[in-house]
Amino acid sequence: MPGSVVLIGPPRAMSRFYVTTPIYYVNDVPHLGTAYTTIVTDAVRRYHLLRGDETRMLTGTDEHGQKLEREALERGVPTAQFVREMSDRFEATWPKLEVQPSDFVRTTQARHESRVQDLWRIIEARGDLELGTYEGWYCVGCEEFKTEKDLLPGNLCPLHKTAVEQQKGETYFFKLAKYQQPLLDYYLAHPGFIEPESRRNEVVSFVSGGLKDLSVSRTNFTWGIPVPGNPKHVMYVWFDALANYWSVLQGDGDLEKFWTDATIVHFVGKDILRFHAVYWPAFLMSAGLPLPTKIFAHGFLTYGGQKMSKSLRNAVDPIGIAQAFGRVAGSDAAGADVVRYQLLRAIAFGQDGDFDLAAMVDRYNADLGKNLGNLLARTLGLCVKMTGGKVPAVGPTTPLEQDLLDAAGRELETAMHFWDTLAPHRALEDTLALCTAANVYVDRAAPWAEAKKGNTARVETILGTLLQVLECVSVIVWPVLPKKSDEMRAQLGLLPLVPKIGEDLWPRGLKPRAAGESLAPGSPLFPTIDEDGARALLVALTPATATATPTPTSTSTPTATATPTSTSITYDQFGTIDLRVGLIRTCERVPKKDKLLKLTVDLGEPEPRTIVAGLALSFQPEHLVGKKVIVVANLAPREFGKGLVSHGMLLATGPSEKLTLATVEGDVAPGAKLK
Ligand code: ME8
Repeated sequence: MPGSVVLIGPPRAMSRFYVTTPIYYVNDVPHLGTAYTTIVTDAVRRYHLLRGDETRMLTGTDEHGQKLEREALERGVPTAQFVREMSDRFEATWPKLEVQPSDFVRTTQARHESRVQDLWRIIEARGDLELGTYEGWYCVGCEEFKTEKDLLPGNLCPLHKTAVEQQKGETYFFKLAKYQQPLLDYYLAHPGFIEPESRRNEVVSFVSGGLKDLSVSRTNFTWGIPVPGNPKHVMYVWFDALANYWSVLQGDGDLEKFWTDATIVHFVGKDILRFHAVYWPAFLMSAGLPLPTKIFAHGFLTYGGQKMSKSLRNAVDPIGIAQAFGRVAGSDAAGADVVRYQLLRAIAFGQDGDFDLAAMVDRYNADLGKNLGNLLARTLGLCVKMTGGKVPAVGPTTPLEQDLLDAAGRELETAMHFWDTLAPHRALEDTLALCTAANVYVDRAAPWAEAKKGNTARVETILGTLLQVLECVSVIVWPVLPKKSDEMRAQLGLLPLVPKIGEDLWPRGLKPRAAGESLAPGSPLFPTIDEDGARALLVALTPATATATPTPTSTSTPTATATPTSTSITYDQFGTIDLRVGLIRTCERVPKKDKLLKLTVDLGEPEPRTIVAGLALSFQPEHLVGKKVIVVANLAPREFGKGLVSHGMLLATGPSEKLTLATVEGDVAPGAKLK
């Protein structure tokens, strides 16, 4: 057909693609950070589905270890019940973000536990496990020993900002040191094993620096998988957790198909790269099992410059955002598409990216509303007016069409390349560039002017060409916008995409369509948000996050906490603030800072915390010692210069020269949580 180039790609040999997220700790609910990894994983998996690969996606929850045992105890819930309830929340969350994993693993499942014990036995039979004793600084949040040089002043974990604990006891050591050279050889022979390259270099330098044998069992708690033959020990939570990727492959031939004969990609955050790129391959080498193809460590989603995390309690609820955008875009599922797009487009995959709601609204309007959505709406609007709402015939083309065909071929090819090379942000850039090219084409081709001249054939060619571009776009947005792809296709008179193994649906150019097929224009795909709408959206979403943000004034200046708001917050949002009873042990003035006092406050932790507060105009330091105050315990540390760092905020009210501190009466232990 004139004006069209053939678009079906060359037949592609079917390949297998197995992609995983980390399995998340269930010490709290899913947040935008964990949603980020999960959405990227789902989108990349969907891309491979489109390409005709046989795919498998695994996510799940990590449910053992000291952190979870303690959390359950603190909440007064039996541990098994606690982890089940929390895991259910993860499992229920992902489909609401249009994530469709093939399997959801819980490390407390018998299917996992028995396979991990098998793995232990194999590694033991290789002579790689040896009984000994360990001693060191342990961060329960990371579930990892730290060396002193890793720690912040006050023996704080740099990631969790909580005090590490001295732990010691009998343990099985895995002979990690023995794998130093084999690992280095493997990294050298497989340059794509760890990505991005900068992270690979970090791992290589860490391993080159020497590996110590790794403690892989514990006797100081019981919430774990018993060590075969020595049930006094439970396995170290990371030994248990890493094995999940392999342990779940128990279906008919799954292990052969997806562990020995597949491309295996583990997506992880940079915080857990070492576990995946050093310990996991060493365990596999020891067990004589194949290694995954790639470990890709992406950056952190930050909020106000701080890593968004459950432990720091500055996490943003992805479902809340999806629902808010869903109210604009038509449904919760449409809102999920918007969140998916925002996360994948805004963050250069591999780097950190800051969560910024206002930028999200701007990007929604510019990319989805005014570019993609508008292209569909204006094309279909013109078809209703000029071709009776039917697909027109494409006749002879002009250089204008040729430009668009060239742009389409280029953008489709490069978008595919960027999906293949795990750069979804770049793939989306090209996707949107194709929409821009088509929008520019409508303006240049001006079908309305041709219609005025009575040039029907030309009008039909222009609109027919645009419909072909839109069909391509509906395919290539599917990994990220599955719901909107369906909606778009319905308006274009096309069936939803149903990828099939062995069938490559990725377009290489524009595809001709039979003239006369009916179009079905509907509501705008992404109605743009005006200024009032944007303000309402920001107000609706900001309290969820503002209360959870470390405020820039982490002293006890009353104004920092007293901003009135009429917007209510949810119980979950309130639960993100860690309020504790603190006993003031010491208090002194800060030289040359006439408003500040430096306090040490006992929160029931191994060491009292230093808190710097703007209390000096209201209190004599000696009058505060012995008082029980209320401390916001999960604020990010704040520097006051000359090595002075504050690790919390005291609550108070009143003007700064006449403050009243919020205090607690009675027999309450330091560290007690306020609820
Ligand atoms: O580490 N930005 O679980 P976890 C981006 N159970 N990604 C983030 C993020 C943020 N702010 N916060 C969390 C564990 N993530 C172990 C994993 S795997 C065998 C065991 C994502 O609940 C990111 O993928 O702490 C990070 O690596 C992971 O959640 C950590 O999840």
